[in-house]
Amino acid sequence: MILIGQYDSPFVRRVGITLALYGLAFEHRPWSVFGEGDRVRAFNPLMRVPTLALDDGEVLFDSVSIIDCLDELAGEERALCPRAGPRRRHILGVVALAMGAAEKAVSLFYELRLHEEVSAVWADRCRGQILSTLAALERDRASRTSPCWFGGSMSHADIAVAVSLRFIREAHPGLVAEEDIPALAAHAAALEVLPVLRDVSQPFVPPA
Ligand SMILES: N[C@@H](CCC(=O)N[C@@H](CS)C(=O)NCC(=O)O)C(=O)O
Repeated sequence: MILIGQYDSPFVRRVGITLALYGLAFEHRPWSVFGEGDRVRAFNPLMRVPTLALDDGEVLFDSVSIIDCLDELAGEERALCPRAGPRRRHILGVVALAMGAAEKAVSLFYELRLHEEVSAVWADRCRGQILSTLAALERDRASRTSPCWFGGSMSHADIAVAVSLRFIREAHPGLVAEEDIPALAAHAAALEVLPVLRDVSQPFVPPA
């Protein structure tokens, strides 16, 4: 398998961490969607990452479809989310919030960086969406005492929260007041020291 994209993208990083946790062999091509857009486009007409080329040549894009495929490859026993049932719904709910906040953070970054005239309405909307989503996640995490978000074993929820929070902090320094998210910060800190999260990481590099 070939994973295209840099680990400063929370979406690429989530896929890279999942591949590593499942012990699936892959080649990493850390191409920039801006600087090396043509290379990305040769695999994905959307010119977006993560893009995953399977060994048989099939190409998957969008992290949700990619993770779905990886769960299948890992098998029911090892997958970080069950195929059905309430635990699956709860995990996917947290993933949707965390990765949704990351999407808004990417959108906000592009607005601030790529538009000559920034839309204050859009930028404020993105900031508000990120902050209200993190507040909802904070309330949820603060209400739990388990080491992982859902009990004692890691799920996609844990990884999604860690990668999203790191991206938001690095792409928008000062946006989130650390004192407002103590439970989330502690959760992410406990994950970021794991070897797999340390290995599959890259400081945020703004597009040139
Ligand atoms: N919904 C997508 C979001 C992926 C995404 O936003 N990727 C960014 C990099 S962080 C990208 O490819 N940006 C270039 C573009 O959208 O043109 C997913 O889950 O994979």
